[in-house]
Amino acid sequence: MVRTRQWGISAIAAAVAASGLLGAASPATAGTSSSDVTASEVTVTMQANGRAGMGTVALAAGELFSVTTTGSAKFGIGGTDTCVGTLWTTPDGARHDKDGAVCDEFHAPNQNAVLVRGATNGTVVGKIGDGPWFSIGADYTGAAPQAGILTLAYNDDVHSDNSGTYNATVRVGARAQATVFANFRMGVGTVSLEAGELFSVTASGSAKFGFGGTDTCAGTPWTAPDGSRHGDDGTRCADFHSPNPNGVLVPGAPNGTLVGKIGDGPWFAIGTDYIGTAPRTGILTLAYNDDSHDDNSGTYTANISTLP
Ligand SMILES: [Ca+2]
Ligand SMILES: [Ca+2]
Repeated sequence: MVRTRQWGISAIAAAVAASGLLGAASPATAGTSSSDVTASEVTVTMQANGRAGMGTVALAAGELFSVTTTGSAKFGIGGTDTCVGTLWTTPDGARHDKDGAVCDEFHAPNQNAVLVRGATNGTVVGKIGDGPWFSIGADYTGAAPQAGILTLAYNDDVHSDNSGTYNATVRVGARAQATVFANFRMGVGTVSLEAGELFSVTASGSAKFGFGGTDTCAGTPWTAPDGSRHGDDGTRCADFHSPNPNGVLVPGAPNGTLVGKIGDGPWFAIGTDYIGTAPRTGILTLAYNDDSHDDNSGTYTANISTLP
């Protein structure tokens, strides 16, 4: 499984990004193997006086992204206290005087009106979709807690008296979707990871592990990717561990947990939401945790995101 990486710096206006051109890459198609979506990179210019912020890229829930920001800007009233001359801020929220020396951090007196309370004025902040604003700073890497457009803004309470701009480069990794069959012990190969590469997996779906599955659970129970077991009526039952732990892919994890391995490395628990760094280079393989797979049924859907 070869993933193409076509990094291209493009100064695409926010309007273009917000229109969904970048987001049009999602979602990848489901299948027994993965379908990759090329990584992307976009650079936008943020105006410090725009409280609504600047839309950048569309992110899927759990998708990895990074933001690096440069530039200088000013936040108007309050900016000159204890700082010489016409001060300016950098994206990490540091304040500098006219000679470039770092001044004390500045927090707007009206914290109820700043976008992110506790973050200094001038810090780059972001939000995803209609989610809450959070601190980004000069260099940020994380997984999107929900789907939506990543919007970036200048942290302040009153934006109308601000000036200057920051340039933000947003990188979104490649992504893929895979279907994990509960009855396939070998698992399904997904994306190729390099040692040290950051990746995330979000999973959904329901499956059954056959023999032993009905123990202390009503009807024909099913499992979720986090290994939780549920009765026919949806009631959660106790986790189930196969009596033969030696045959289980990850002995410490309940039956039904989504598990993975990289290359010929050991199996490890993935669950519903996972983010980690590849300890070695190789294909990320995903499977259903059990000892005997032949009597299983159902599938999980896994969305994988990587950020080289
Ligand atoms: Ca201001
Ligand atoms: Ca089984």
